[in-house]
Amino acid sequence: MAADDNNKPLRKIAEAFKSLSNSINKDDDTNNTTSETLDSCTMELAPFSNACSLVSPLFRCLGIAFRFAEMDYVAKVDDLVEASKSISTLQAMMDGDIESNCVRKGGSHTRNLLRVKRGLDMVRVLFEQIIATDENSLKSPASTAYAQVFAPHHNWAIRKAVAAGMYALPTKAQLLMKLNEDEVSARTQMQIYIGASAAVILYIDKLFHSKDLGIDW
Ligand code: 1PW
Repeated sequence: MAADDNNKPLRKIAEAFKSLSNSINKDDDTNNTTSETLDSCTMELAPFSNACSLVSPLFRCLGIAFRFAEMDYVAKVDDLVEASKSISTLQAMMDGDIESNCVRKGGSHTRNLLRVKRGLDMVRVLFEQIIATDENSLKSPASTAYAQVFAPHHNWAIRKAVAAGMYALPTKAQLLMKLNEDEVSARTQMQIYIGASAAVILYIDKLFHSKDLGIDW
């Protein structure tokens, strides 16, 4: 059935991140995520990695040019999903990597988490830009999102490849059709994701800082 939630990836993403962000603020009366409150506020890895996997279809909708971005994102999310079978929280996962001295090692859970977080952030900025413009082309929204989130961490070759991919993006109308949304419903769901993901991203950044890991690598 067309109205079935299974056909509405945007709705699933928005709901999953809304519930994740609600779980951050639970048990946190002051709403002030200092390192002290971070300790008392945990995020479970299973619902987090599951929410991240819901974003993958969105990358797929961005067309053939972003196949590599999609593959890279999916592989890293899969690693977190796999880790969630034996590790309960994001904190515990990072502590394990710190103990094994492999935080920055290629393929480490913590390193993958940082990359996945950037993927979430890029989608957040992309949605902000889509909402802010009347244009049907996604080139400018996607370029802005990439420039803001990923470009500072990518070498020249990757930046060039992504810039080339910007010419092969679907139009906004095509994207909405693939997502099975209209202009109005998409805007609502995007706004929910923008607010909820911002809270989740901020939480993860604070987690990295609280463990002195930095987020610029
Ligand atoms: C939504 C608008 C369209 C913009 C899409 C931008 C996609 C950006 C991701 C491209 C990633 C593909 C190239 C892979 C880069 C990896 O070297 C890098 N991964 C990321 C996500 O930056 C680092 O991965 P590593 O070394 O930790 O395995």
